[in-house]
Amino acid sequence: MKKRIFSGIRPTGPLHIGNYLGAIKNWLQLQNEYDSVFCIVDLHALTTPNASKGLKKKVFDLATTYLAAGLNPKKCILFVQSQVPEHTELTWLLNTVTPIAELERMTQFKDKAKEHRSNVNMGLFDYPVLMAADILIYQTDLVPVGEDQRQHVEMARTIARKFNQTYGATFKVPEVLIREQGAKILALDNPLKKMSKSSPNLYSRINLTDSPDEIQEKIKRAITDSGKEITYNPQKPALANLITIYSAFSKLSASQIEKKYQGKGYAQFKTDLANVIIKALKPFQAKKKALEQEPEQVKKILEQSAKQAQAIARKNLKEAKQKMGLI
Ligand code: AQP
Repeated sequence: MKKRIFSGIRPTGPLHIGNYLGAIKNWLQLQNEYDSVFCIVDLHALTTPNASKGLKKKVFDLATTYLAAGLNPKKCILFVQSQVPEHTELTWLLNTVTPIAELERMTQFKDKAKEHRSNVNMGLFDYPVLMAADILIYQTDLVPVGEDQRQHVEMARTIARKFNQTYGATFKVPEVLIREQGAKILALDNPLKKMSKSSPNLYSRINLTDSPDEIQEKIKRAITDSGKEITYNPQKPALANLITIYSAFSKLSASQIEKKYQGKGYAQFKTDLANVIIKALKPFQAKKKALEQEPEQVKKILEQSAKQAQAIARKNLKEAKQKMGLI
């Protein structure tokens, strides 16, 4: 039996290269080796203010992004979270074994609560429990994510253990899978923050659908550190971030990039970096455009996948309910 992986992305706007390098790029390899379940987590999106505006379009956009990037519905299950309501039912059951004190420690909750002071909703607080349900309901072995999601996967592990201790062995305790390269792509305008879909500054991120001109302009404006040398140094996080992006989109290692730009300045490096990104994104962009002309085909893939996902989810939910003494 193959091991199973589960991961998802929120349909909260166009994906950026951080989402790609931290998540999707890894999924492309993993779908060949693992029993893979990939989700468009629309219920998680609802915890963000105004997320329901244009949500259907954003879900479709994310589905075409997954497919254009190379997720293959013949190799993986690729579905929309709200089409498998077993996730929300399990969330309630898991809520009853989740310590509030643990949820209060979640960094994402604290950060997002600060960002949207007037809308600190229960969904935002309960986000990690829904995420635990997403993962546990498929008896997942591994959860491939970016560094920012490590704490939430830890939480899913805690909840699985708590449930198993209380009601007997039911859920697999999943492991987090974080690849070193691309695990945390930083914002182009602030290397102290991760690149994020929700940042109000468009120049903080490169979207996968950005035009060549936009990419050139964004890289040109990306902040850099003091000094002229193109060298990878974690003490210079802005430049280190650009070198990481360069390396992830080309076949060059950081030290090969350093060599290539010895004695050359930022201007040459940035022009080339933009070109590397433009070239890497070109096939994806063409495929996405083509898929956008085939909404019925995309819908069919999502529906078929939801059925496959539901069959697994229903069975595992039933077992959990039985263990809890429900009829
Ligand atoms: N900057 C990043 N570097 C590497 N990986 C990243 N991920 C997100 N940002 C980076 C990974 O992308 C996956 C999907 O994330 P998500 O959209 O579900 O939620 P998020 O982590 O909150 O992503 P954003 O882009 O920051 O969205 P907003 O601004 O809407 O909150 C996850 O695997 C994540 O690790």
